Amino acid sequence: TLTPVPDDRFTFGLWTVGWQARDPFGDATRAPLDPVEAVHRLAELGAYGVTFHDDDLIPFGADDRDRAKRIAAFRAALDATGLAVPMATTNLFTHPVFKDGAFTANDRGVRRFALRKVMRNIDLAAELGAGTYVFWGGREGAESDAAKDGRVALDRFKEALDTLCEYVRDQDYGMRFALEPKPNEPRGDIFLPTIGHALGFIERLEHPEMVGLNPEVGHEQMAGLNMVHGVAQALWAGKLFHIDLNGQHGPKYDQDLVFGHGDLKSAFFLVDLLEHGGYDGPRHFDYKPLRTESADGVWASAAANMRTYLLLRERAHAFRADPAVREAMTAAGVDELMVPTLASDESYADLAKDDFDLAAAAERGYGYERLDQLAVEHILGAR
Ligand code: GLT
Ligand code: MN
Ligand code: MN
Repeated sequence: TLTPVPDDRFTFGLWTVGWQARDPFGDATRAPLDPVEAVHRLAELGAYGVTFHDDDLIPFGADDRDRAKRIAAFRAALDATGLAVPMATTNLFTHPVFKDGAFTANDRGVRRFALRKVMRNIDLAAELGAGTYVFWGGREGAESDAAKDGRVALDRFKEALDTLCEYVRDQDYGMRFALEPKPNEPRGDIFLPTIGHALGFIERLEHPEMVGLNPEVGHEQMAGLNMVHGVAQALWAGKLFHIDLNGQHGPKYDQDLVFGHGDLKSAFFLVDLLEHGGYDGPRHFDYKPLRTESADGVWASAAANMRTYLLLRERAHAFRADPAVREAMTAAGVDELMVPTLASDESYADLAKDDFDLAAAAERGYGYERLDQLAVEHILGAR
């Protein structure tokens, strides 16, 4: 069915539907959105949950009474609607104090302040039941390679995550961390720019089992990379803890379009992978409703993310079930790739026994054109 229900596990950041559309060239075009209203509207649309930065819920610098009041109102909205909070994160990028980064700021006082800010919000995230805590290091980076020794910056990044893992273990929160790569913007170049960089980094942490990824469609595409391949590698490594779905038109500024409104074909194969690849976490939309939209357009765009996902899910099932697709896949050897190159009782010595027809293998056509066209026809609803 194409009507979203909580079982579909669709979630939205408060900062997405709440984006006031301030950009580097222009002022806000929309009024602030009360988190309580966001919760109610998202629940009405069929979402499963909502996610937040500390500062989305509680303005930076709010006093304790104000903080408690806002948390209580948010909680009441969650209770009234049944919306879950599966993930939370920290704003370590808006305040000027973070202009040189948070965990990798040269100023040690800033690094210590950032850790306190994260720990405080981890407590709140745990209270609200979040199992995943995201780290998007938008300000962790540089414009000049004279500004930081990249190796030392990674030492500090590791130190921060190791310290926070220890905190979560000591509190018994059972929470996992998810790193969100991005190549650039707002920093000229950001540390841990891609899924691959982050995967390599995680293995050097003190608790690699606690740390995985939150890849975002547009961020990999900004780096000119194939999101589907990146997500496949994250799944293969057991590290797809969470995912940010949106749309992007190739390498340019971060567009944060509605899911499927960028590279539709890649979105189709991504949904196919998530649905058939064993990912059971939230389908989290991290997008920005276009600056041209009023409130109605915001809710239309929220609904569009979910409907596009459901349409693509339906299309992916139809693609997999189509006998012509099965036949084309068999002809192309898609299943043959599942057969290990050496049998379980073989070693490299057995390779010498092959009577391989080199000429035939060199001449063989794989039929990927036919298979790809079948995918396009399914995307277009022609089959
Ligand atoms: C920010 C960024 C997103 C991150 C969010 C988490 S905030 O909007 O552009 O990609 O996922 O901090
Ligand atoms: Mn983005
Ligand atoms: Mn994101």
